[in-house]
Amino acid sequence: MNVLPGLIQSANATPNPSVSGTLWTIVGLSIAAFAVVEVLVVRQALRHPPAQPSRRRAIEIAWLATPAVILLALVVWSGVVLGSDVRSAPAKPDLTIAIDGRMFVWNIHYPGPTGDKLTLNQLHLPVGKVARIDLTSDDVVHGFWIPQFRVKQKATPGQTVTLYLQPMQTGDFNIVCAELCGNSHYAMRGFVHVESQEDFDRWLASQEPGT
Ligand SMILES: [Cu+2]
Repeated sequence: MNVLPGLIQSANATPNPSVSGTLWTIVGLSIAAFAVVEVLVVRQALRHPPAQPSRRRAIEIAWLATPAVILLALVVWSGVVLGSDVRSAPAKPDLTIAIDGRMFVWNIHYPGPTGDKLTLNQLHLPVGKVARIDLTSDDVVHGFWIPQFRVKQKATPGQTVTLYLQPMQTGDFNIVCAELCGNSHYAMRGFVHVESQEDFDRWLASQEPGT
């Protein structure tokens, strides 16, 4: 199997506050830009006669430079977040889990002393612990997406990509396939159950060894 060590996605910790920060900033700026443009469009449409295009150089420079500066700042900021938070490996993981996508389920393997334990679509994680996920696909390209964790990574056949998750709160979260992978793509859903270490150990012990 072709392992790509350069492709590391870390969500340490989840939900990742810096990824959320960039996301909500971009959403906020988009709403503000939409509002400003719509107000100007409506104002112009109601004018009789319509105003002629301004040829004032200062105005032209302002409306070109402002979006350029904002977009450039977003590019730099996103790049820093991507490099420092998403594409960097955290400290030694507390547990390692192998996940492979297959039309139309997520096979989740927990390695153990008496062989792997396999669950379908249910990813249990102990809260506060760093979980290493080795992600691949058995057939076509799938998209491993946990929206509330701000984690999204393609699962590609023949390649293993490493992700790190460190969930900071207990609860249930959705795993969604974000790649159109076949006619039942919509049904390719799983869930993450984040629980205490004791509950996690009890749950894992109750699972039958699989393949
Ligand atoms: Cu899929």
